[in-house]
Amino acid sequence: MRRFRSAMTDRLQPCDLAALKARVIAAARERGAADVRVAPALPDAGARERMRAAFARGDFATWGYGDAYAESASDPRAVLAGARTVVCIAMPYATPAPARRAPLRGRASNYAWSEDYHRRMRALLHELATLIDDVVGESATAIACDTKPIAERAFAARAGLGWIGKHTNLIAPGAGSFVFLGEIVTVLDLPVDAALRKSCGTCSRCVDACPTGALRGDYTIDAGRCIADLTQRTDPIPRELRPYLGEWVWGCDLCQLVCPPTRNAGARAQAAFAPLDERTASPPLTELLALRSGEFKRRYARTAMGWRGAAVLRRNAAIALGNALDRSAVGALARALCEDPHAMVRGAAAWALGRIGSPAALAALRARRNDEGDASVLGEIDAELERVAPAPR
Ligand code: B12
Ligand code: SF4
Ligand code: SF4
Repeated sequence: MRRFRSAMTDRLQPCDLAALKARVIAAARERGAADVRVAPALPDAGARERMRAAFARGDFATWGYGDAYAESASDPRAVLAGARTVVCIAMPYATPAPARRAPLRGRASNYAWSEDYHRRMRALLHELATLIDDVVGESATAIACDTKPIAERAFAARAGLGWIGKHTNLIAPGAGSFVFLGEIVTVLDLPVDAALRKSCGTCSRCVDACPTGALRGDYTIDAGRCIADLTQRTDPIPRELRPYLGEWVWGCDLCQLVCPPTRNAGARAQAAFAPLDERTASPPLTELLALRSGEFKRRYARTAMGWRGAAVLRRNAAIALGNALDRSAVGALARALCEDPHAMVRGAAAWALGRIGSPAALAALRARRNDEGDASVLGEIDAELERVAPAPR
């Protein structure tokens, strides 16, 4: 928290504020934003109660959110003291998926296959905030994108930037849900916009498309079942959920790919959100399984899938290989089972070998059983051997 109103901010007349808002909108649009709208910075009791209910149900158990987070995320004054309005920006990021030519390729989500969007969004927000501060003659803003405690979707919906769909993402009319959100919280009384009167109606395609049953259909999500959450966990992914990950190695787009307003909007984002290259968007799985720090830094550290480190990506590659059920991956998985320095990756490799279940895969599991020193990996090996070839009783 760092700002409050002053004589400088109070001297601005309504016409100055309307002109300033128009300049911000024009500048954001020039830089690729789909839309910019303004919400009052009043605490949002509805969002606070929805969040409280979600946390009490345990929907965000992996995030450690609680009442204190619900309180601050629903009140923009937690980001900027004396906040009066929130400028909400939607930046489209859908770009065409590269053709996947080879077998045994994984799949990364559209939001993560380019240079990290946080950098680009923050640069834009910073530029727009500076424009505002320069007109005011002093600091009158704070920016947020993803990491600050602010319920970005709730304020974007309140500003009329779009509506929150049953997949729980904000859908911007004309741009769909493949939009990043960013905010400039200000102490200025910029003219505010009205919320839209829109909802999903009877559509429930996203709910039907979700492989894990994370979406309930009542505009809530059990985040712990969402593949986007599972692929960024730094502890082992629950065994019963692993088959649902399919070929995803980072994030998941299934609920949005079937969403009619998102489909109709198409892929029209700036080139900055295009895949770094085909291998980043669709990583060869055996290569990803062997990923070490040099290649990780070169390819993934600058994307939004880099923040959890290389071992998480190797773990995800092992699970995707287990789901591919392709015997040609047994050699690579057996190597990972013996040589990977992380127990979590070795455990996932054991699971994948058990899924493939070929004689060579089972032989690799039995051989490693004698040398493995980590109890969690031994547990994975035993669970697979027991499942695929139960010991006679
Ligand atoms: C934690 C988090 C996650 C978690 C949980 C997601 C979730 N649905 O809450 C996980 C890891 C699963 C995740 C996944 C993704 N995320 Co995320 N995530 C966040 C983060 C950091 C916090 C969200 C949070 O606090 N959730 C707690 C819930 C209870 O609160 P909430 O999201 O604010 O939304 C509720 C309220 O707004 C309330 N509400 C308020 N008013 C109203 C009014 C009505 C009528 C209704 C129905 C509801 C409602 O209902 C909402 C849903 O419960 C935000 C950034 C931020 N600070 O907001 C990004 C953010 C939500 N994520 C984003 C993205 C891009 C994704 C993914 C698409 C990435 C991917 N492809 O893998 C997926 C989408 C999965 C999905 N179906 O939601 C974008 C969403 C953009 C958009 N168009 O909405 C955000 C805003 C980041 C950004 N700055 O762009 N994410
Ligand atoms: S991102 Fe995937 S797993 Fe998560 S809710 Fe959407 S379809 Fe389900
Ligand atoms: S798929 Fe249908 S129900 Fe789901 S968010 Fe899109 S419009 Fe709403």
